[in-house]
Amino acid sequence: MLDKSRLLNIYRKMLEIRYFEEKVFELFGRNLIPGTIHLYTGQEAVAVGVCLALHPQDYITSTHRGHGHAIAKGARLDRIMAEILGKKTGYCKGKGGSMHIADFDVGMLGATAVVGSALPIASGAGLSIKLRGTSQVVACFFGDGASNQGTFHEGINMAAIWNLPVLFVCENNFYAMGTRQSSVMLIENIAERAVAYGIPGITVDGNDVLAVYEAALKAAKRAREGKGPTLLECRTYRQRGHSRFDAATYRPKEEVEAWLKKDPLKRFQAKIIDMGIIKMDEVYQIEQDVIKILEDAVIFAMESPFPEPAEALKDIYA
Ligand SMILES: Cc1ncc(C[n+]2csc(CCOP(=O)(O)OP(=O)(O)O)c2C)c(N)n1
Ligand SMILES: [Mg+2]
Repeated sequence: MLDKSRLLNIYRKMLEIRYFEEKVFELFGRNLIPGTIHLYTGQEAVAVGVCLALHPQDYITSTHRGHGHAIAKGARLDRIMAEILGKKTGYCKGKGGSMHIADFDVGMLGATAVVGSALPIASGAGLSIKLRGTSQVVACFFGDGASNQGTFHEGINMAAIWNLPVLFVCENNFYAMGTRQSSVMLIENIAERAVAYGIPGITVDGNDVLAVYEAALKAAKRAREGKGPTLLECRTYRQRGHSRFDAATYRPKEEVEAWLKKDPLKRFQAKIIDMGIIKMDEVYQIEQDVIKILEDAVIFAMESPFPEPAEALKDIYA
């Protein structure tokens, strides 16, 4: 069992992601964010549970829905916020935006908006670990939609045949934009696809942060022992539309309500209160701390300058 400080840290991280996303939603509504945004609200237990099983030197790869992944791996809220607002102090000097947060210092190799493109990248990072002979692992986050891309097959198969230390974490939120999983695949559990690659496939309740943690820990241990990759499917739900422009009217009201009842944050809060780990006044204190850190992050981002036009072609690979 995890000790009190780690349990409280899980709660704090999930809350940081939840409040961060709510703030991004608000700032977007005020026209302060260019492009669009894809919020992680409702999926917090996946990123936090997986990253808890990782070491600081381990890597992650991310998606278009990546703010939560970056926060869970330890990236700074102020620099993520600055990047989303297109500011010079952001992780990519304001030139990447919401879908391109990267922080090599904490092992966050980057987000990419090309659906499914991170799987071969994660296998490449796994190969680099193998060649360097370290005990690191890579966790590769991707969605149910990405699991229908050719890169899913290519990336996982290569990691499997070369025994690479990769955790392929499929966040099955049952929709790829407006397309329901059941309309594009006949299997219910995406983890079943692991059989095709001769690797373990595990399906967990992705709204139960401790279940995700335990499964990820097992997969990471296996990877560190040189036994190769695991496909870990975390069943979860995005509480908002696909992007800020999507009202998600294609989802039945009852389905949304049923998932809201399984909110990962509320469930974990109830659990640690029931276990006697935390009292309501401590919950309140953590909330206040997170609100303060977030306020500072927003001030930092708002007060930062935009990049100079002359910097537009710097840091470009061509
Ligand atoms: C290669 C590619 N095809 C299509 C798109 C447009 N697109 C952006 S997100 C998305 C859905 C992704 O669904 P999923 O992998 O389940 O992730 P989720 O949005 O549910 O987190 C699509 C089709 C894209 N970005 N890249
Ligand atoms: Mg999806």
